[in-house]
Amino acid sequence: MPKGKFITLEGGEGVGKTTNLAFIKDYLEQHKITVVVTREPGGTPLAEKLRQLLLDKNSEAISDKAELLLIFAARAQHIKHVIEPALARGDWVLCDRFTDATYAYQGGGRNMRVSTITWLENLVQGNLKPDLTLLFDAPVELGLERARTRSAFDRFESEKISFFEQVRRAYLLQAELYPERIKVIKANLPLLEVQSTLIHAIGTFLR
Ligand code: Z5A
Repeated sequence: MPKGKFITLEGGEGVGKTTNLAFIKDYLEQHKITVVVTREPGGTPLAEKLRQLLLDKNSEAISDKAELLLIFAARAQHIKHVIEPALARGDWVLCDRFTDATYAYQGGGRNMRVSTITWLENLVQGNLKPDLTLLFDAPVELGLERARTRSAFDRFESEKISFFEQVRRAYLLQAELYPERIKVIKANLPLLEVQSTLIHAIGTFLR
């Protein structure tokens, strides 16, 4: 049985997941919690190679099914070699994206069947689910604008606006389905306000 807690950060492009990861880590460490920070796709050498393939916009066209399977292949490695050992040690895992992203991007964005995603989720994860998910939500245009100032667009970021609108809707649907686990954080506010909401959400979880 896992002893640590599993927290995931989710949301569309440029909503501030990476920016707030370090803030959340510091906050947890102030509470004497040992934190392992990781990300998906990625987190192990093989999973990071799969990430490069997935994000490379100059690769051969990746079919939707291949994309879905590569994401779950990376996740299987990540769970076995990073997430489960950390939780078993009693560490907390703070992960930049996890399976809610698959429901949002491959389910919402690519229109893959939810039942197929759920089947793979059960196969790869068994009973493993995040204990808390912080879903950063902001209008698509704002997130893309922020992401644009940061770096060149990758294969996902080069999609059309309608794709990101579908991703956002699918994320919000996940939050409606799992309100106990998924806390929606308004990410279109100034950073200090976002972080005060985060402290509230994590503080409630810690209690
Ligand atoms: N993917 C998938 O399809 N299926 C899956 O199952 C999984 C992933 C797990 C890689 O993810 C891609 O993988 C992802 C979906 C796909 N698609 N894309 N693209 P990623 O997490 O590496 O990529 P990302 O979403 O593009 O991350 P990002 O652009 O780095 O976004 P972010 O981490 O949420 O934002 P940020 O880097 O923290 O912030 C962006 C900028 O905004 C930065 O300059 C900040 O200083 C600024 N910022 C942040 N917050 C604020 C506030 N509150 N005010 C003003 N400015 C702010």
